[in-house]
Amino acid sequence: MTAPLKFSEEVSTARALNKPVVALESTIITHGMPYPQNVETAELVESDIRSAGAVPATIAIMDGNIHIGLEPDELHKLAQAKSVAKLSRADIAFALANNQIGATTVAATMICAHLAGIQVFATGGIGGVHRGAEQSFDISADLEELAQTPVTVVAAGAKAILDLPKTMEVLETRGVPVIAYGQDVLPAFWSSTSSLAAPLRADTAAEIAASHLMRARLGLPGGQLIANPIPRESEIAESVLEPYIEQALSEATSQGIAAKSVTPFLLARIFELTNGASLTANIALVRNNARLAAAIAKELIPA
Ligand code: PSU
Ligand code: MN
Repeated sequence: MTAPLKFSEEVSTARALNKPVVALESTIITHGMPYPQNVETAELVESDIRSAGAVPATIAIMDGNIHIGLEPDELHKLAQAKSVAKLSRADIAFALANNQIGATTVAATMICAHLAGIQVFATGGIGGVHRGAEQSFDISADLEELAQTPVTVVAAGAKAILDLPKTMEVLETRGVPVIAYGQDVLPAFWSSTSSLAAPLRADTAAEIAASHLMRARLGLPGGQLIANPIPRESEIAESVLEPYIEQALSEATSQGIAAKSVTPFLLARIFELTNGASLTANIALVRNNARLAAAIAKELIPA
C-alpha cells in the first residue's frame, strides 16, 4: 500500500524527463489571501517557476488523492471553494481517508513533497511560535516538520505576526538550519531585515543545494529553512506594520480566535488595516521565493 498520489500532467512529464520540480502549498491560496488575488497569485507563482526553468507542483487534497500539481480547473475550484480544511500533519490522513477537500500548510506540503520525491518547496512565510505562546502553547507544526522531513523550504522568514526570537530558539533546538539568503540578518516576512542575526548565510543557490545534499549524506533528518528577504522595493518597514500587527493581535484575543484560525484571521485583518498593502508585499515575496526555489531545484539535478 502506497500513498495516494495523483500527479498533474505537467509534473508527470517533468518526472519522466528528470526535470527540476518545486512544490507549492495551498493554504496560502485558501486561507492566506482573498479571492481573486489568491488564484491570480498562484498562477503568477507557477509561471515564475516555469520562467526560471523548473516545473511547479501545487499540492492539495481532493477526492481522496494527494494532488501533486493542480490542473487549471482544479486550482480555480480550490481557490473558490467554501470551507476548505486547513491540513497539517495531524489532519492530512483523516481528510484523505474521508474524501475531504483540503489545503496543505507548510507542514503537510513538506510531507506530500517528500512522498513525491520533491526536495524544494517555496512558500510565503512559515508558521512559528506565536506571541504569548508561554500561555497558549501555540507553536506551529511547521517547526516540527522542518525538524523531521528532508525538504528545503524557501520562505521570507517566519511571519512577523509571530514571536521571531522564540521561533528561532525552537528551530535551533530542533536542529533546523536557518540560512539567510544574501544577507547577515534574518528577514521578517513583509520587511527585508530584522534585528536578529541569521545563524547561517548563503549567497548562491548552489551553496544551499550543496548543504541539502550533505545533510542527506550525514543521515540527518529534517529540512532547511531558507530565509529569503522580500525585494527592497516591495517591503513594508517593521515600524509601519507593528501597530497594525498589535491591533490585529488584540482583536484576535478579544474575539477568542484560537488554534488554526489565528494565522488566517491575523493575515486578513492586517490586509484590511493596511488597505491591501500587506497583500501586495506578500505576493511579491512569494514570487521572489519561487524564483530562488527554482534555482535551488535546478542545482539539485545532477549535471
Ligand atoms: N505563507 C503565507 N501565507 C500563509 C501561509 C504561509 O504567505 O497563509 C500559511 C502556511 O500554510 C503555513 C500556515 O503553514 O500559514 C501557518 O499556519 P499556523 O500558524 O496555524 O501553523
Ligand atoms: Mn497554531
